[in-house]
Amino acid sequence: MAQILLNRMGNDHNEYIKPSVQLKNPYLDTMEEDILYHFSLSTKTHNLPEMFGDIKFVCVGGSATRMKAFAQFIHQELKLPGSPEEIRNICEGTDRYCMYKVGPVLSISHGMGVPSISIMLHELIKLLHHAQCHDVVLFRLGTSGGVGLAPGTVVITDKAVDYSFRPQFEQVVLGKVITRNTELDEGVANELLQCSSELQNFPAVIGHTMCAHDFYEGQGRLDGALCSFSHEEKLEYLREAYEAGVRNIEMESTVLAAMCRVCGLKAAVICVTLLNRFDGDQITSPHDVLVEYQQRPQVLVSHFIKKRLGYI
Ligand code: R2B
Ligand code: URA
Repeated sequence: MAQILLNRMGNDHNEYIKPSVQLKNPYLDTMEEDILYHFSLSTKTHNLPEMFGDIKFVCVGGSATRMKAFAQFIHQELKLPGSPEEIRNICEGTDRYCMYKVGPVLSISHGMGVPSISIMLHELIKLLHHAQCHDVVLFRLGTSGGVGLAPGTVVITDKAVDYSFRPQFEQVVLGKVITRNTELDEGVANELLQCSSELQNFPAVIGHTMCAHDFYEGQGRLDGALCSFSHEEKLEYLREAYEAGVRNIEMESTVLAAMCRVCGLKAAVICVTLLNRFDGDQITSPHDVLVEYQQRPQVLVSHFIKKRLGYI
């Protein structure tokens, strides 16, 4: 509970206290307005509690198209009124990120890599705080390269690790390195694994996820424009990763885990593997196979949400 702000829920109900999102910045309290620039939203121009106060599940993923498709999918799954085709992009004032709200679910794109997702997460965490949201779970629904797993396996991350397989995220602040812990919520990960066992033909494992700062050399690929190592060195690194418990490689998990943990936001990372990196580097599966793989994290999280909401 140390990282959770116990928030009073209004004057008439101040005996009820619920875990809410905690900001770790004293300067925010002194600001008259907070402009969430990359969302094209602000505390002055938008009523954030009214717009977002009922959010319970935030789902983020790299691609704008995929996150729109997820919003439409969850709309159908929750059998909400209205047409899924009419779901509006809340961030239409900017093309940096897209955002869709479907009942208690928020679906947002974050682009590729740590810098892109970290900007989005700063503004998302402030948004959830300004909107007085509580009991929120955040999920990253992504793709990844598998380490010793059959393509199509879904990896539920227990720890996001760096290039040396350490569960930490390094941020340079004022020229100095700050290190933050990257362990994810164990209860949510186990609940997701349980959900996977309730679905038909749904290969899923819990494991460590390595977060790289590049898709090519940074992930030990031999097929980039540059390559400074041998095939044997690549395999040796992947073997070391596997021995350390790494089951997949992607590009956003460490910063997501670190920021959510500090701010008391429960988070999970669910990525499907598109290939087994011991077998190659290029993604060669046919388009329709890749489309089906990418739906797997969505199907799993939808099942989790429906269970939590009492649909199942
Ligand atoms: C997975 O896929 C993207 C690279 O293709 C990157 O955003 C990631 O983490
Ligand atoms: N995304 C990654 O970051 N790596 C892969 O190998 C596949 C998807």
